[in-house]
Amino acid sequence: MSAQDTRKHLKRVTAVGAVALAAFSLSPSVASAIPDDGPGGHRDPGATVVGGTKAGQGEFPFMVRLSMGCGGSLLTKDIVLTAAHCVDGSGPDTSITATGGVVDLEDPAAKTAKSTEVVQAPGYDGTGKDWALIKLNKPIDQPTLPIAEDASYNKGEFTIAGWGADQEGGRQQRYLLKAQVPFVDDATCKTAYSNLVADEELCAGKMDTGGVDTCQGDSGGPMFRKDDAGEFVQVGIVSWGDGCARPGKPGVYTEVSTFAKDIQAAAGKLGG
Ligand code: 4AZ
Repeated sequence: MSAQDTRKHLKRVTAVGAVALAAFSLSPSVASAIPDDGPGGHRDPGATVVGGTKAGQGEFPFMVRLSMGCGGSLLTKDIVLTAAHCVDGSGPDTSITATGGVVDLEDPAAKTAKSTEVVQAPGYDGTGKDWALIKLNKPIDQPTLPIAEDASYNKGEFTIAGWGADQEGGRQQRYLLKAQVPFVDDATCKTAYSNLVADEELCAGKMDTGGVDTCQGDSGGPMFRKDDAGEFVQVGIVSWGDGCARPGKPGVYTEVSTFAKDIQAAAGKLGG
């Protein structure tokens, strides 16, 4: 599938995931919802995101899983930042459940809340602008993840995390996985994707070797790093790519700093 095709199909992928009621929903290409790394399970405990490892409980406390099969992050305690392609449009929406506060989606300590309203990026048409906000009916009492307000952190090594597939075509995960990926500059990323919207998208991954990446079901989740004060700051939103972890095919992320003012304004209107 071409990169263009991948992006076009992302919406459908997550929409099919929404049919599954389980917190760890099915990827459409997968026949069983049984997690491959359950309690007492010993199938590659290092397996992971692609090429990652299990996150520690509390390590990324702002991470949420969304019931349509996407990731997200707590912008405030009752507003989740995710990808535009994970939602159906803007307006009242009580269909989404957000689960936070746990790495194990089956942990009885999970904190859940329901959506009340969704804001999809104005002008979103499937190319760039891949951000959305979800207002929750009650706070998820967890630390939040600030967004990058300028481009100064769009460099270096980033952390990615999610409950998505641990390989192309693989299952959704019960346990949160994490990995580190290096920044890929726009010129290099354009060698992979001629349709890259350079001002609105940011690339990351191991160009030479592949092997580490976000994948199906990680969409909407944050890509982040430490700021100069040593605090996490969100620089990207998992958006698309040609497959997962292929050499020469980095992951593409919404460039959060480009939309920071729009996101904050939209959050303000949601009462955030
Ligand atoms: C997806 O379908 C998806 N390798 C997320 C990330 C990437 C590809 C696909 C990047 O949600």
